[in-house]
Amino acid sequence: MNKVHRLSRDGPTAHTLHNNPMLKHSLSLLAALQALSVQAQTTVAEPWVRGTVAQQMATGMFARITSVNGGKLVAASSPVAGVVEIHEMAMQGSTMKMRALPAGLDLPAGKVIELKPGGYHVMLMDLKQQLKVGDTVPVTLVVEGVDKARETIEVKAPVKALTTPSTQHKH
Ligand SMILES: [Cu+2]
Repeated sequence: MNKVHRLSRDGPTAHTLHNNPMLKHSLSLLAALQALSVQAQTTVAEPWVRGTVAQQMATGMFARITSVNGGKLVAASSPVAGVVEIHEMAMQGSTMKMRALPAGLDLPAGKVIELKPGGYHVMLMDLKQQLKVGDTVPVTLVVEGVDKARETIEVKAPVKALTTPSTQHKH
């Protein structure tokens, strides 16, 4: 009741809301349900992007991804990169090479899939700017569920230093 009382003193716009408490309530409930349905399927934890030096054209985005019902990470995009691909690192003979996963990255149901330096990563290429520590990079991930339904996840990945956190924490 406190909230309604405060709104009613705020002027004509607030007064209109005050007159339609049911409408306001159902709209916010709808928004909450929509947010819930987007979050429920796939979660992206601790996203980060490796910082770049001037003129560097590519870097990686890393995170821990969990799909509740299983699916595939099939696409990604970012305003800071002209091209974004899903890559893996793999030994090819005696050298570590990375390659694109054109069919996407499998996300088995309930399993945490870790994207990390030296492993799976979202490759940001054709960079439009230098990515400095403290910047935040928006990345959109597209996950296709086992039912073929596509889910879009908006990630805000902080830029971290060139060295990885796991390396930094070693003594
Ligand atoms: Cu790569």
